[in-house]
Amino acid sequence: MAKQSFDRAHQDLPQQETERDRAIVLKALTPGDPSETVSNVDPIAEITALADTAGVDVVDSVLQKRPKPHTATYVGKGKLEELAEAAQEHEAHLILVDDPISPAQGRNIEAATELRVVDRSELIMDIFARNARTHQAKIQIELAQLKYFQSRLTRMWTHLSRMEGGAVGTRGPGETQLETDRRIIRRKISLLHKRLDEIEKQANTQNKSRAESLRIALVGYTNAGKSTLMKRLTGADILVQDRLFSTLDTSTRKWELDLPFDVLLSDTVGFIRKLPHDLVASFHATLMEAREADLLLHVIDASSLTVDFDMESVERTLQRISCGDHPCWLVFNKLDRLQEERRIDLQHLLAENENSFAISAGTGSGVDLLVEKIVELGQQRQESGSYQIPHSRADLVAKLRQNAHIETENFLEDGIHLEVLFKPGMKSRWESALQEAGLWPQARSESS
Ligand SMILES: Nc1nc2c(ncn2[C@@H]2O[C@H](COP(=O)(O)OP(=O)(O)OP(=O)(O)O)[C@@H](O)[C@H]2O)c(=O)[nH]1
Ligand SMILES: [Mg+2]
Repeated sequence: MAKQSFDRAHQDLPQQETERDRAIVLKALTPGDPSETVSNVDPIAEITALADTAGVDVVDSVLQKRPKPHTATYVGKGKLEELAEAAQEHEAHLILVDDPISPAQGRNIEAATELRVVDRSELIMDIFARNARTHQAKIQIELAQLKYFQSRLTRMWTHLSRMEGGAVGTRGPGETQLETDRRIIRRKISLLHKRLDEIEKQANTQNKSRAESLRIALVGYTNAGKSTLMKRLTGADILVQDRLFSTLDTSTRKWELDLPFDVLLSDTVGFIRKLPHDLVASFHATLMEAREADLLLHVIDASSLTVDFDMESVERTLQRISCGDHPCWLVFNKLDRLQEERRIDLQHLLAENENSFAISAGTGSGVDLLVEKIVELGQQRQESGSYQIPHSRADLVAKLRQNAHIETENFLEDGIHLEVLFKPGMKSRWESALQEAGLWPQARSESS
């Protein structure tokens, strides 16, 4: 499965739904797992949803409570035997491990079951490879997968060379193949990096023209309802699905609000617990919208049993992409799905967190208040100023009109008197322009 679509991504073949694989989930239940602290949480619900998105049916699961995964075999040896029996009984094709595992752990599980082993990182990357639509997303996922395989090849290689100790007769075709593979992968990685850099450069130019706007990005756990909210707020025609990782590309739309400058809203890729490191690194450019936003709206599925864990993992990922200190409002979504007792919990969360909202992006309830607060924020951000410009420099006023809203404009004997409301960040630029024109600080005026 994962291997097949990895190949597919490389060959750029059209994706087709083939026969679904049957998998057994293997999971070490460690104390940090949400199901260990929250009652009624099915410990395999998320990996099952991930598997489903990747076209895999989970037919059984083998779980073991442990303080931490076993370094060599992930779970105990006895559990591996149980796993092998379950796999045989259910005629499973593969083992899905709900954690990122080491190559050694993978090899040991593979040896015990004689089945292909796919870990959580590989599964997530597989879904990304299936869902990638744009050129940029396709390159990003290919890069992440190659880096993942490269790190495995290197580790396998270190392991082999240590075992064989460079003794006479050990330099066989295997080694040569490994070296060739490593060289090909390295070359491909640097090529993909170059292509991504080019795409990123183009995006940077586009971003410059967005500098004068108020920029807001929707972030959050996958399936929280970011795209649904984006659709409701801007009318954007974007994909909404009850699936994990439907959105892999940032899309930005103008949000028509009663403000004298543009407000741009971006929908971004969702996060999940244990998001693979290579994936976060590769999606650097896609996540730029979040990094450069003036405000993040963290969309949370309030009906999720693991809401605290989901929020925490999003916050941690935001830190990983250097957004930890961004202004961030909490938007608790799917209010319409909340049972009465959960509504009370939500009231607590709302009271604890300043700038938090309860909405239903689906039905639209609560959205008005969010919009109202955004407009208020926009108004607060608006900078104003009064100026007196000589008639001979009416050209400057014409330019100013592009980046500001001129509230009053009086043509008096001693010059043009202006009361101006600026788009975000434009006031300082305008005053520098006045300085360059030799009009500063004389052009400053207390009243018009
Ligand atoms: N009941 C209910 N369902 C909602 C609400 N908002 C979104 N959904 C549903 O939740 C599912 C996920 O919604 P999306 O908007 O695609 O979620 P997302 O956060 O963009 O997800 P990814 O792009 O996959 O990370 C869809 O089936 C939506 O119809 C809501 O307020 N109430
Ligand atoms: Mg989405």
